[in-house]
Amino acid sequence: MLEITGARVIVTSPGRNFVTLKIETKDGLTGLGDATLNGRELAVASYLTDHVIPCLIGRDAHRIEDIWQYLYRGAYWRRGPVTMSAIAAVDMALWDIKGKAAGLPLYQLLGGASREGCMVYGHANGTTIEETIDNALHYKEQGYRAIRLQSGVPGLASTYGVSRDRYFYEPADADLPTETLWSTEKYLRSVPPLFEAARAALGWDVHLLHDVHHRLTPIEAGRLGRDLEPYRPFWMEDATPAENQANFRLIRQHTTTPLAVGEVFNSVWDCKQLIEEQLIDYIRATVVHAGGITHLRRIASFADLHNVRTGCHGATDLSPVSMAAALHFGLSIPNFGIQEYMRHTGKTDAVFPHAYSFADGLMHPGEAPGLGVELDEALAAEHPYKRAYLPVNRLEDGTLYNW
Ligand code: CS2
Ligand code: MG
Repeated sequence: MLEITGARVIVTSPGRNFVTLKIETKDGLTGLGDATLNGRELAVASYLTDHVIPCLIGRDAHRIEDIWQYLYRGAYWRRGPVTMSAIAAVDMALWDIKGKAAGLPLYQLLGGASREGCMVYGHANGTTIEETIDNALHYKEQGYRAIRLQSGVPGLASTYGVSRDRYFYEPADADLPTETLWSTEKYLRSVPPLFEAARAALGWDVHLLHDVHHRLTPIEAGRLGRDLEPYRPFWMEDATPAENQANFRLIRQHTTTPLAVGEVFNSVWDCKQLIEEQLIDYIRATVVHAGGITHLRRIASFADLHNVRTGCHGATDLSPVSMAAALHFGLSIPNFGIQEYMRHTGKTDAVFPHAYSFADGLMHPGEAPGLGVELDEALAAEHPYKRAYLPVNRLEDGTLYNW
């Protein structure tokens, strides 16, 4: 019995908001879990502090599955991003503790390494195609084997994925939601030339990815997928909103461009049809928003039955605790595909010292026991929470649209 004696939520904002759960045990072992939900951070902080933590005290930290079931079935109100991010934080922290108790890095408890490292992709962006390609060349020089391309759209003042700072992208940029304008027609005209220029400049030995970010209808996505086929994208991400999983049948009928979806999913039920009908090629659900290591392993195992690989979300609004957990997870599972890696700032890395590392286009979680991440609470306290929202998107006629 490894009794849980305490747990608390630490909210810090070293450049952007992070919510972290810290669980303490009688033996002095502690574990960390990421609970960050971009734009709704305090909802998860409260869910943990006011509703979950009282139920954890006195429980056996080793009983990870039982506690997961207790928090999932016991809440009655199942699923949703707030609930599943809270459960994820508890789950990550308990796996961290179990690794430390065993004196092993977490991936060793998950079956050991299935590969030398996790292939990651960087996030090249620019306001023009030339700027984006120039940024992509920089990533290639750094050794990235896979690069995501997001470029400005001629005629639009801004668009998803393009930031002032080439290397640290943070979309939650204001105390109230920034409003942006969108034109599908202008966007659809802009992507094929971007990929044509990218293949000409970068060649064929690097994977190229693109995030549509939920902004097309299925038939428009089919058209873009077909337009990009000559450039062999590694994937087209979030081609269309996925509440109606059957939407992807229409995209599949028109294009062989691989499809990735799932960063906004929070349980296997969000992707069951997508996976069993092989409507996608990569599932992007993450440890922090889809119930932690315990549930993400279930999703990955189910995906493995249907030729679907993982491509977990890894933006800067997932803390280094999530990045560490994702790398232990990705190193161990058989159907790993790729891991997103948007680098955190030095300020964030200082608050979350970690053992994971990047080399030659791959990342490794390191050999530290557990997750291999710590939280410098004194430094964290120097960065108070600052409300920040993700943008809201409208069509040029004012219709509220998908951001
Ligand atoms: C994006 C994210 O990383 C991605 O693929 O979709 O930048 C996403 O917009 C943010 O994580 C939202 O907080
Ligand atoms: Mg995305």
